[in-house]
Amino acid sequence: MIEKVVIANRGEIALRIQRACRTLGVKTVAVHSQADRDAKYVKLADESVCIGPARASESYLNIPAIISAAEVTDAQAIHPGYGFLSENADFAERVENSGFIFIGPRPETIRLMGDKISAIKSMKKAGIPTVPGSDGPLPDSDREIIKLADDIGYPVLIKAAAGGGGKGMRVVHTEAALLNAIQLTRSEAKAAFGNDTVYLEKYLGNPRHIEFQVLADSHGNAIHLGERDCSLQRRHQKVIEESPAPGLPEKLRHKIGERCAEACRKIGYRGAGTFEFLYQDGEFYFIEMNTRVQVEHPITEMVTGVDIVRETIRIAAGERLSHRQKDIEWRGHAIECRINAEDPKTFIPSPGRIVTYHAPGGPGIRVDTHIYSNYQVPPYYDSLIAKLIAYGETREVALARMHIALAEMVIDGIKTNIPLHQEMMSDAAFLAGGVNIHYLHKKLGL
Ligand code: MV4
Repeated sequence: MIEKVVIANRGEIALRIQRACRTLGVKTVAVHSQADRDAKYVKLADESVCIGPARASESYLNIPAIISAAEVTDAQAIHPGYGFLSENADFAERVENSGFIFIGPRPETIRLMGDKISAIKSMKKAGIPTVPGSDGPLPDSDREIIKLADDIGYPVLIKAAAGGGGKGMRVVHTEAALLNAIQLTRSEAKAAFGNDTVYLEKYLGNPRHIEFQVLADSHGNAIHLGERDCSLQRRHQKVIEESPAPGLPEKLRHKIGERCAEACRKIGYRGAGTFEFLYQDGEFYFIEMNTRVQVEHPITEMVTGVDIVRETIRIAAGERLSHRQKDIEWRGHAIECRINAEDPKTFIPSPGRIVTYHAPGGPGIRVDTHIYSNYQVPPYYDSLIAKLIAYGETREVALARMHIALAEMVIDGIKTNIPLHQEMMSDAAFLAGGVNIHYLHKKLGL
């Protein structure tokens, strides 16, 4: 087993990774910016190293500083968490070339999935259903592009190959608007990602966002842990996630899940991964793969009992998966509310000192957070400060527990989106289950 891990992240996920390390008897090194000096996970870690100033580009994104921290502490591995360097293939490569274990997929896999066109190509080849589209970069000839869009059928969606997470996309409704829209998307993509490659897909008008969690070891074993419905989002930021997806036929879950696991075996995937799909009219369409542990992993842990973060460390150490597919059982329902330090109406970030924090509790309640009374939420990073997770034998029980837990939770001193979550717990359409990706925007009157 790995003896010591550098946790190249901050906030709740730094604490979550630390806890997983502890279950394996692995020592932890917290690397932190000057702004995170007093953080709970820094104090709780076995060792800590300050890697730079508050600004992420000079600390959590500072590759030489992170690798140096692993060197000076004599660690064997680096866990990237989510965000920051987690899906940076060059980072993974430099970690490995410096003689450390990158806790995640091989750098080539990260690179393959980072290019949306190569991701779709390899997944399609591996038997995953994809969106009808150009199946590659657009041709040079305008006439051929027009023919392609006509074959796909309007509306079509132009996407940047280097995009993802909602950046670099444009819907086109008519042939008259097509070529101009492509030029615009190309120049935006060039400016944002330094790559102007774009492709076309059929635009799906009212899909749900459903993703499948997978785990794969370095011995050719891969399993799926079912799906999460992440449709409740605002501007590509997820707000509430749940598992299982309401109303999804069990047979379909097993079919798509097994396809994902099989695709992992075919491409030699390693670590935790997520297959993102759009789900509309009973059909799944693959859009992207995330090669990291995700924010919403706890809801899958709650319904399967699998410690996903612990598995990522075991896999990196060369061990076999702890579970076989036939032993995975889904039980009950879990919902996660992302608690952000922000104004619940304007969504403007609201950093500052948390005067009072009271954690909710009771049966089926889990809180993943690094906050405490008197904690100063720094203004430099993502506004996520806690994840409130409610589990129940049924969706109704999970929702009822979430409703109570939100009322119990006290975070005073800064603004949070708890009031928005409370509103959602009384929203008829959300309570009925199965809202699509546009629901929250519509509800908020956007
Ligand atoms: C789409 C789509 C409709 N049709 N692709 C947005 C982020 C990126 N991951 C893919 N996205 C979308 N791709 C086709 N062919 C609609 C979206 C989309 C979306 C997807 C998932 C979650 C939230 C979303 C919000 C707006 C648009």
